[in-house]
Amino acid sequence: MKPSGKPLRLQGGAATSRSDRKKVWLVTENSHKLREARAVLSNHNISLGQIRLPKVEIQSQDLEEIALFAARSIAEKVDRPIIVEDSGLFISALNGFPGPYSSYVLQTLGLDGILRLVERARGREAYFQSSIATHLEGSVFKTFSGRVNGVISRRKAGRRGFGYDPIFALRLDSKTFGQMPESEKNRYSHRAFALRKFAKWFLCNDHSIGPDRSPAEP
Ligand code: ITT
Repeated sequence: MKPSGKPLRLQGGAATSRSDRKKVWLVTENSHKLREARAVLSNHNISLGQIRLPKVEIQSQDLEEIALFAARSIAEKVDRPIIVEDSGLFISALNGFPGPYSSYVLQTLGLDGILRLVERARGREAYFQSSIATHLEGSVFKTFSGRVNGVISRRKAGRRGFGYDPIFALRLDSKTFGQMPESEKNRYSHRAFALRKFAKWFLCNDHSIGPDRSPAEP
């Protein structure tokens, strides 16, 4: 349904009209994620607030399931339109490791540890995935995922970005995400893909979704 032009009241008092920017809140303690997401969503005229709360993270191989569980538990406490993002690096020759454990593995093995593991493995192919779960109002939750395929570089390069950016590149002969300005990373990144899917959906709906509508509906 198209916006009627009348103010639309979202939970948490965020009123929007056709001319206003719509607002959602990202639940994250990661300031890099927030900055990247803000830049992507602002291109769609959506403004992004931050809710700085730890996410409840269940153990699962499925990032959408992890994000969804976290969104459900946050939605019980927060009366605003929220998005929760869970992301990770999946290395093919390591059977998808570190995947959902990316944050923990970065703190323990570090980038050098990952480079050593990949050196011994067969192949450097890897991908980043970002999964977003959103809750706007009522009982409906939706998920969106984005993925970028690439490789683990032979050595660390670049000081931009965060996390695994200095060792992830689109190809072995191309620069790492850590060498890209944020605007360039946002052209290719898993997070940007997932957020663009979310934005397209968010802007095409009036969010007056009743519980009788399937959460899986596009
Ligand atoms: P929040 O849970 O507070 O949002 P987090 O950093 O813990 O922040 P995740 O649980 O989603 O986020 O962990 C994902 C980890 O994967 C993150 O800490 C990075 O190490 C890595 N990661 C995710 N996206 C990345 C990206 O775009 N570039 C580099 N590393 C990334």
